[in-house]
Amino acid sequence: MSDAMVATRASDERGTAQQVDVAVVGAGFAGLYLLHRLRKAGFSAVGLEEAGDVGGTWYWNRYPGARCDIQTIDYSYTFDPELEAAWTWSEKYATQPEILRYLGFVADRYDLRRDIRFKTRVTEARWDEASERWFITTDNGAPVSCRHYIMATGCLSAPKPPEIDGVKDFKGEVYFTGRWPHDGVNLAGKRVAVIGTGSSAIQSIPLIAEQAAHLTVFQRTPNFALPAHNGPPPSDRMSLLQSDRATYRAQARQSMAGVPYPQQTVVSWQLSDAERRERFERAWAAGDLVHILTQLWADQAVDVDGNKIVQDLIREKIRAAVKDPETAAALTPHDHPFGAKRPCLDTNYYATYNRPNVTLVNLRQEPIKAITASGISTNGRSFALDVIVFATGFDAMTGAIRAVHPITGRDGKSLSDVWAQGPQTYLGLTVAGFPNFFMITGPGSPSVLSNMAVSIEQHVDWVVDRLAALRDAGFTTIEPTETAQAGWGRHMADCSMLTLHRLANTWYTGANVPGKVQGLMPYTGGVGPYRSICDEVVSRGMLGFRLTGPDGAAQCNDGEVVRLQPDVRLVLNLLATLNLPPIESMGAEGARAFVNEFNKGRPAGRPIGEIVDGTLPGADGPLPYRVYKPATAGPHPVVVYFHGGGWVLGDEQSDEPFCRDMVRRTGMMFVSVGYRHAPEHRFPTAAEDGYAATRWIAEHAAELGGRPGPVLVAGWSAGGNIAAVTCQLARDRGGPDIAGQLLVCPVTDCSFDRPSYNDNATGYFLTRSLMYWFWDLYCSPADRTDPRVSPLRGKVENLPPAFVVTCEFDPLRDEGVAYAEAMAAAGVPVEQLRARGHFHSSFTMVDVVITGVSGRVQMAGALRRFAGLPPEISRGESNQEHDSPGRRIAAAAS
Ligand code: NA7
Repeated sequence: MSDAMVATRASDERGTAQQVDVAVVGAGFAGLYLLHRLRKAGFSAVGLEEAGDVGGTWYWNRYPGARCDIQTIDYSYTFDPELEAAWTWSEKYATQPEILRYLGFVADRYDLRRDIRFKTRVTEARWDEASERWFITTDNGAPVSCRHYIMATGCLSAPKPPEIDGVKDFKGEVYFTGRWPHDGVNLAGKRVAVIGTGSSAIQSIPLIAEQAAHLTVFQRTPNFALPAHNGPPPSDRMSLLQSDRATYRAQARQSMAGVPYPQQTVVSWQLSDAERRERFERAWAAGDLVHILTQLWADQAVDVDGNKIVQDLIREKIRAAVKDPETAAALTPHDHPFGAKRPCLDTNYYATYNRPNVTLVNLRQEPIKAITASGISTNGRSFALDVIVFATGFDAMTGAIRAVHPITGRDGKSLSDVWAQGPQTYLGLTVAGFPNFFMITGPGSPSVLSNMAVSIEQHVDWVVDRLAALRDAGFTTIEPTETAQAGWGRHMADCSMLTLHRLANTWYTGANVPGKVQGLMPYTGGVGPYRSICDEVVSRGMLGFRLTGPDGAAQCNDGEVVRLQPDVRLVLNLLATLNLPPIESMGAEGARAFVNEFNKGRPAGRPIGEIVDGTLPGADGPLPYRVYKPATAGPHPVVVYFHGGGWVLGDEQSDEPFCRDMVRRTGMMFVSVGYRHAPEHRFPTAAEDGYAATRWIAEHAAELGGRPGPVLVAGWSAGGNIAAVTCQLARDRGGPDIAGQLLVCPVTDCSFDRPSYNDNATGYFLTRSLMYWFWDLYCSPADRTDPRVSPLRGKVENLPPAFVVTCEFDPLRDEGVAYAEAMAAAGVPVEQLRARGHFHSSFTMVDVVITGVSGRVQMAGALRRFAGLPPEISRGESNQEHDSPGRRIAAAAS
């Protein structure tokens, strides 16, 4: 076809196209609210929906037992108090028919159906650069031309093909839970198979077992399931909601999962067995996924050991519920942390396997060979069947966006191609190269890791507010930049290190679909933080978006919205809300009192073998020390440790969480030295104390319970300075032998001219003015170039091997890098860790900066190498008693 003919046909099509401001695909929770908001904002809109009515996922998923698994009072629209007042849920977890009635009620109340074209599947969507509009073809009726194209297609709406040979040969009935017939299925007296044991299967199996003559469940991977304890909405949650609805809803929006539960601060190892069991039993009785996933202890979702305790308690419950031990064992999950794969809520699931008409087939032992005309054959057996139910899940999150119809953006690029290596988005809402294109709860947003109702409302509000602002400003297109999108990808990857989701093969990671590129698709940083980031994008002038309009009008405030590690961002935001006076304004005594108070509120760390306090003889009298010993039999290599605090603050106990953590990771003994402080003792006291203490500790290593021979030195901040200086003094003064130095964010020089002093002057806890204050208290200007306080100005040859850690958002970053480079240039073996997105305290705030773990793992590996030990701590040296699967997962995680 000639270009002229193509152009003519395109213009004809456009002529007949339905012209609207916005086209929305999907008429589920998201599509309905979008249509309502768009109309209120004065946009013309059309909804395109494949189904015959509203409902989305609740239209299709009509299998027996289908219910929501977030309590229905939370799984509701909250945008209109009158709507809330007009609808009462009958159950804690409403059934599919009730939820579908609710969505129909909403559609009627706001008269939304008149804007929806039902039984209309989009077959293609193409961006037209000339008109700056999307052109959309459908399988039913006129095409659509729209300024903005919004996918409200849901996260679990494209069922996954069964991938089992012979399905077509089966002569009996075949059903998919995700496409269940609307008039129901009579299973009475039939031999039924269910393939899969995800939520859909776990909800339907007990009801199918009641009807069928015999039910055979084909299980590939067991899942954790908890009793829903369904019934009327629980009175405790109801009264919370009813006593102050606005606050309840506001808290949900700021929470981590979209349901208002408090943030737990107590970690598992601070609780006794009895306390943990008591919390667990309470959670088990609550029958609430968000409760059990967030309320047991603070480390359950982020730490393999904290998580394993929950796993074991649930395994006990499974063993107690299932009479046949072999079946119980087969039903017990062992391959993933609890919560890393979506746990299920059930009613009588495990007890169903006690029925005589139910058989479990463990596909891990006898995989399905084929589906035949008469049933299913496995490696060992054949099962004659009348009905096969596939509860095999969905091509989640990207399936309904990528695979359902071609979407072609700027320069003819297809979304499928752009996402060939996995979804790339900015905020999970937009994609570079696809102007005026939005996804509601798309990959890269909290979506399926949250209460979908809350996340949908947030996205819809954000998108419609942006479209209105765009229109008001006279812009016609909006598109994220590559920089912003790449930054979001990095932030997503950083967030994925916070939780254990990455350690399981699930539909969250795409692992359930053969050939799908794997990577964690939902945002794991939490609903509240995510909302604040979306708001920040707006408050910073649509950061990361390019807006264009007629006559060359354009606006682009390019950049990355989050460059900090996610937990560092939370800590800094929290500190900002405390409105603390600057530490340097408190005076030395006041600052010390403040730091003590600050540290008191934080856990000291996990148990280690032993902690012993003592004093050692310093040049002018005794210096206190604290020894941290591993739980294993010694003697262990000795690390002399110097705490941080700008030569003014802290003591031999103030970095206890860091010392304990490193003792556990290295299997080595740490001796933390209480060197003297300024302003009472100015330069060179701290340096000389550090050196003298190292010498004494090296000479008395055996008495302290350590391994005689060379010691190692380590320190953080001003402690890093003392460690570095000690290495130089030991070289110049004839010992002691030092096998290696670990310098964490060390002070190495008196110059304040390096860029990091400006880049990070304020806002990252350690400020430039605080550093000035520390220097002033410790060292007069005349002494500052002395290598005993500015080791960068000393001789850096022939020093022990070094591991130097610097943090991106630290005033001390560049002098740390400079010291590492100077040593390396002088032939010292040096490794550097330049920690992206971290701040000065990232590695010592062991309890809250979880993304600091991988850095400490590297530090521990380095110390072990310096000490001549293998880099990985062996099982025998480990402080943890229990083994798999937690240990194995931990190994994978690190
Ligand atoms: P899920 O949770 O993805 O479950 C699908 C199940 O089907 C799961 O147990 C799979 O085992 C199993 N499966 C998938 N393909 C096969 C094949 N080929 N052979 C055997 N078994 C297979 O989907 P659901 O519909 O249950 O739930 C989806 C979400 O909806 C749910 O999490 C709630 O949020 C609501 P696998 O684990 O992959 O080994």
